[in-house]
Formats: sequence, C-alpha cells, structure tokens
Amino acid sequence: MAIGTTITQHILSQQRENPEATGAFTLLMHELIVAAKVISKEVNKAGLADILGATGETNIQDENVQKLDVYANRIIIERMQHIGQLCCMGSEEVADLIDIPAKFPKGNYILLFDPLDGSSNIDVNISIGTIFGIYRKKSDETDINFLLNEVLQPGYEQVAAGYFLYGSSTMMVYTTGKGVHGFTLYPSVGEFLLSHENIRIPERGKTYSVNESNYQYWDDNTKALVDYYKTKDKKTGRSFTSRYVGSLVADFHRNLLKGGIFLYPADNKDPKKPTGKLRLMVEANPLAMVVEQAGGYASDGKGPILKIQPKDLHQRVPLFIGSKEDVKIAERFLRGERE
Ligand code: P6P
Repeated sequence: MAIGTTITQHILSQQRENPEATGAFTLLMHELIVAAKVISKEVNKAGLADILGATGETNIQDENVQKLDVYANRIIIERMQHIGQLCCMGSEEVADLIDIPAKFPKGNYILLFDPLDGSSNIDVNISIGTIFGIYRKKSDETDINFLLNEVLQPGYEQVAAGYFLYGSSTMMVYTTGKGVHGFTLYPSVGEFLLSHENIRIPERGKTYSVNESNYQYWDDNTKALVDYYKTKDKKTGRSFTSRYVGSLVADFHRNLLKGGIFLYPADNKDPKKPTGKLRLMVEANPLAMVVEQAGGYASDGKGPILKIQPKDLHQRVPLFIGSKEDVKIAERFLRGERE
C-alpha cells in the first residue's frame, strides 16, 4: 500500500535544500515527533480514563487526565534532552530555562514549547495542542546561567516552528521557512503522512475568534473592531461568523485552513496580565512564523509579532493573527482609524 510522503522524508528533503544542514535539525525534529506520538496516545486515552475511573480503577489515569500538561512537559524534556542537539529548552510549564543534564552532549539549538496548550479542554474532549519554536544559539556559551540572552531572540530568528493538534485526528503542521506543510498521523502505521502540502491562508476570511466575555475589559478601539466584525455590510461580506473553541491551536488551525482572524487583545481584566493572556515565546512567535509562511500576518496590535525583542521568557503579548488583510484592518482600528 503506497503511504505517500512521511514527515521524515519531508524533513530530509527540506534539509537537503540547505547545504550547511548537518542532519542535526532532522534528528531534533524526529525526536520531537516521537514525543508528540507518545503525548497523542495519552491524550486520546484521557477520555477513556473517565470510564475506567468509574470502575474504581486506580486514579492514576485520572491523575494523568488532570495533569496531562505536566505529563506532556515531562515527555518532551525526556525525549529531547539526550539527542545532543540542544543547549537548553524553555517550556510554558517551567519558570526558568531547562538545562541539558551533564551526561548528555549539548548542541546549538534552542527548543521553546507549550507542551499542552488548552489542557483545560482535555476532559471535555475538545482538541488541544503542542506548540514549538526552534532557534539557533549565536554564541559558544554553554552555561545555563548565561543562556537566557541567547534564548530571548525575536521570532523572525526562528529556524523552525509549528504545532501538533490532538483532535479528531492527530496532525503536525510545521515550517522551516520554506512554506507550511501539514501531516496527519496514520495510527496503524504510526507515521505522520503529508496531507496538506504548502498550506496558504486566504488573504481575507469571514470568521473571527475572540472571547467576547472580555468585551467590558477592552479599550474603545478594540470594542469598535469587534463591533465592526458583527456589523452587516454587503460590500465587505460582513458580518463575520464567530468561532471560538478556547483552544488556541484548534482556533488557529481552522483559521489557517479556511481564513479568518484570532484575537486575544490586551484587557484590564487582570492587572497582572495587562497585555492579555498569551505568551510571546511559546505561543505567539511559533504561530506567527507559521502564519507568515502561509501568507498571513501576526501582530500585537501595533506591529509584527516576529519583530518584538523579548524581555522575559514568559512575557505575554496581545495577539491578532490570521488572514493578512483582516489583521491589517485590526491594526488600523487599534490606531483609532475606522473602516
Ligand atoms: P480564555 C487555553 O487555556 C489558552 O491558553 C489558549 O489555548 C486559548 O486560546 C486561551 O487560553 C483561551 O483563553 O481567556 O478565552 O479562556
């Protein structure tokens, strides 16, 4: 049975296109994929855990269900730390940079990831995802105490980025700067097979994704933008449809394939999070690289996400991401202009 192009084949072909590639990147991606397969198996069992729990089985599974993001974090760290290609890692789940144990060789890549984004949706069987971004270290520093500056690079410095989506099927979407490609996990073969070659996001969409319960906490320009989406206007094909899953990867992926804009604006709901809830390094930057490689755009409301000079590993940023025209309109509204 012909199974088409596997992810390993695809990464190798991309690697062959850049002469200085040493195979290190291919090895790194391969191990990340193994981690995702393990996480996918556990996530898909999560629903089952509830049934097992009802039979008085030990609640270990239940533990996993509640703590799957901790589990996913551990799996990625365990799988990635031994390959000898990383100088350190950064995880949404871990306050500080993660060092590579002394018994393993270090490499020049930096892996930043959100191990299981949207994990509050696991026990209601809504799609969740793993998001990753990969950078190259620029100096020959290896001491974890001096690597933070190596990590805090703007998003346009990413050499690769993407996500795994654990949904009705398990998908991997990634870019190395040569377009965006989607793969679907074929469970009986255990391989990710090419299913969406060279994904392009429509210039404009008809969908907006935002948590409208935050309306009261937005500034007037943000309120005007969301009112604009909801106003009927034949010429611009409005009003938009509202679609909000509450899982960033699921909302982003739908808009990537069909067009539309996802927004998590700044709000004054929580004084500790004045710039919204989403993280620059492990959510906004990776998805911004993917969407720009697919012909879309990602902004913090003022300018490109990818150009932001990070100050902190866990800094939060407002996010407007999706179809280029829709995000440009959002920037104009945020500047006080009106369409
Ligand atoms: P809210 C999930 O917790 C998450 O980090 C993203 O996956 C999702 O887009 C967002 O938060 C949802 O946040 O405030 O709308 O519930």
